[in-house]
Amino acid sequence: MARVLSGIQPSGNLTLGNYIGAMRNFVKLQHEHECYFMVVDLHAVTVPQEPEALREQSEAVAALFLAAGIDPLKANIFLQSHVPAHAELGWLMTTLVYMGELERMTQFKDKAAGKEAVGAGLFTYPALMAADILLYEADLVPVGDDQKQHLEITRDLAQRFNHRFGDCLKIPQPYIPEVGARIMSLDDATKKMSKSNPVAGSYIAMLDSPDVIRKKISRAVTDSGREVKYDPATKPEISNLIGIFAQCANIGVAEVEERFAGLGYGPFKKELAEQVVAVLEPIQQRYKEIRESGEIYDVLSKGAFNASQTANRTLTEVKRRMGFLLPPGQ
Ligand code: AQP
Repeated sequence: MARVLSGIQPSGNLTLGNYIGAMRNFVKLQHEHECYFMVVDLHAVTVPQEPEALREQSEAVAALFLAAGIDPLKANIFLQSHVPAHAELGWLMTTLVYMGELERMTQFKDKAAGKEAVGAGLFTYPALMAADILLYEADLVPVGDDQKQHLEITRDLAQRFNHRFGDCLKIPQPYIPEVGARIMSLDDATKKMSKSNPVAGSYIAMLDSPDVIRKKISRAVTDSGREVKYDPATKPEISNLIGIFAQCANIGVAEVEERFAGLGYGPFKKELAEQVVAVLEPIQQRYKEIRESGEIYDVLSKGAFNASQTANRTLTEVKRRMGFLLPPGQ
């Protein structure tokens, strides 16, 4: 059984991109592997967060894990900040990573662009992400393709550590789904759909009501012309919508093209909205029940307990190899 680890930041309302690119795969993976799924709140604070909003969103992400179909009896669901080993190994990884490596990270460049003050945590984010993964000796890390660069740095850091201090850390493999790897913004197909985008019309939130979903899709930018044709190079906007349709309806893009041949964008968008609603509405219903029941606290506490057992073992071994004087008994 391979060990799988992944996380989602509670940095806004989760989007359809988070669902298709991440959560939906988590649900599949839990049946075949030992899974650890985190709400990565320590990562979320690398950009400013309102304390109340952070608390609410952290609980919301955890509840969405359950609502989307992750079974706490099969997978460990926990908050990153409930397992202190993340912050500690994150620091140790910061001492191993090079400035030049961090400077090359496109996520940092994108998130720092145009900002006057950028926290150092945003720059060292990949070191903490490496710690997240390495603590659990994860074999597979399911992420969207936007996270590929961070995965590569994690592999480099593990290799660097092993080379310097002896074989100890497992080299993880990315697990990037071919289709649906990246869902783009509804208002600009050159940018990925992001929960922290201040323009609400750029994303579909997993908790958007059916009417809001219909409105957002009807206003989604489309390329000139009217043909429903998948061609990301010349028709990026409609190709993104076709990709979303294919993902929601569980069919190929060719079948979507065929279904709407000669019909134009209007009927396509109407049907697309219904497909998205059909995917999200049942999740929203379960989400409401989960939030009302309060069951999430118990799930998170069990998840953190199990995660800590594994994480602390790795952290102790890393510290031993690096030459830290360990407390008696460790
Ligand atoms: N648009 C997307 N398409 C496909 N996958 C996506 N993911 C995010 N956006 C898309 C995947 O969701 C997982 C969790 O992401 P995250 O919350 O840790 O951070 P992120 O990738 O930076 O996601 P956002 O929504 O863009 O958050 P903000 O706006 O806070 O930065 C990852 O596996 C990611 O690949």
